[in-house]
Amino acid sequence: MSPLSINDFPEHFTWGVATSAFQIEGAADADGKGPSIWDDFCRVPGVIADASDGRQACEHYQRWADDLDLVADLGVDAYRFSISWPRVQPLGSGAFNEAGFAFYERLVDGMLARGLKPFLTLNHWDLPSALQARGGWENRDTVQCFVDYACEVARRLGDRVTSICTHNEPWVIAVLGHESGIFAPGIKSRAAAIQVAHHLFLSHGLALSAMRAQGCKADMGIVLNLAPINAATDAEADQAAARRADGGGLRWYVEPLLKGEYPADVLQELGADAPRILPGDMASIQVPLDFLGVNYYMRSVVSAGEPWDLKTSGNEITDMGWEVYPQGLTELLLRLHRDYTLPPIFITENGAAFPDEVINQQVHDSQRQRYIARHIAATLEAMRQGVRVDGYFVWSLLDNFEWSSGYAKRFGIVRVDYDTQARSLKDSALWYRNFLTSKRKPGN
Ligand code: IFM
Repeated sequence: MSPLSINDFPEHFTWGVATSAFQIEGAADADGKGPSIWDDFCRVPGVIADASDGRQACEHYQRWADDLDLVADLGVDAYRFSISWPRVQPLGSGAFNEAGFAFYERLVDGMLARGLKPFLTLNHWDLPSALQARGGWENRDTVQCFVDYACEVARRLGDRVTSICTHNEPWVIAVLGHESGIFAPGIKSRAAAIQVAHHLFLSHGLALSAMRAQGCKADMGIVLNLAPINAATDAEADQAAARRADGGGLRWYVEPLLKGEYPADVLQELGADAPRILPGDMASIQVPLDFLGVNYYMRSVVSAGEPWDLKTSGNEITDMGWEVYPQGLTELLLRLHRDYTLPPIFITENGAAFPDEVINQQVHDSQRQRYIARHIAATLEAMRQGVRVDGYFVWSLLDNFEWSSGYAKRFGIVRVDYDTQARSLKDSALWYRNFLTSKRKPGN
């Protein structure tokens, strides 16, 4: 295989790094911010591995300017960040918080001043607690609250951001938040999860239409976490289990958005847990997307019997216990390209948690560096086979609050010392910068 070179990518390809508000900002109740469901969830005993929370996180709320300097110094084109809804609208409906919006104005203007394209996400899971008290995403009223919030963000920032993503990973909100309950708000009901997913899709479609109707010109889309789903063996039972998992994990999330319908086999299987869909909902959901964001970390291997033992694959395993499987990204992109009419794809997250080796102030993370390089190569392979991919974002810029794993799992290409809040570029960051800055200048 020839060495990976940035010159193999088209000139317009966007390179970036990504974060989210709750995971890095801290300042949990500064300047009028309201509580979110993740602030509440962290207080439940036993749900966060190291009993930590997002109150301080990476202090990005105070350190944003230095953090943007770091981003710019990497040589990326774009920075993907999210808005904390309760920071700009403490109760999730009604009054907006000027101080909260002032922070994001500074942040977006700070990106533009450094030549970075702002990629904005409206919902990276931190729903205002006041809305959860009224049923959260299970309650159809939350859909209109989200549309109002989206329109206000678009009105204030839409002229300066390159792209607006409605929701990050609806599967996580629905399934981990409402079925297994291991994420906020900690509900355990399949019917709830399915209804939540429907309301997320609906709010996405209605928000896109409303933001466009008020003249916002930013590119608009949604980000899904997707994986190719392989059967553990050729046995019919494993194959059938894989088809079911693909239905619930991929087709359920892609098809309402791209085809305006839920997969019939999944709907049938859901029986009484099927969502309540009102006339017109599916048409509202299927609005044209300017892009589809794909977050890829690993494949999924399914068996009908005992869960597949990933050690049998012989592949490297990350600190999260996830298999390193870059070819799965190529497979996934080719499959999406084959089965659907796609808008341009962005790899909006890709990265890995590995322990760092800190020696004489240098942070060695060769596994993360290799992980990123192999997945960029896997993206290129899909592009060579005809898939249109317009960008790639590393998850994450900084080590940060990794949800129920707390701070023990580090995804950053920049290390955060949580005692001092000092940032140090890891070898993976130096590698990424070197890769990005080796770009051939036009005419050379
Ligand atoms: O940290 C998360 C991020 O918030 C959403 N996508 C997956 C990442 C790693 O688990």
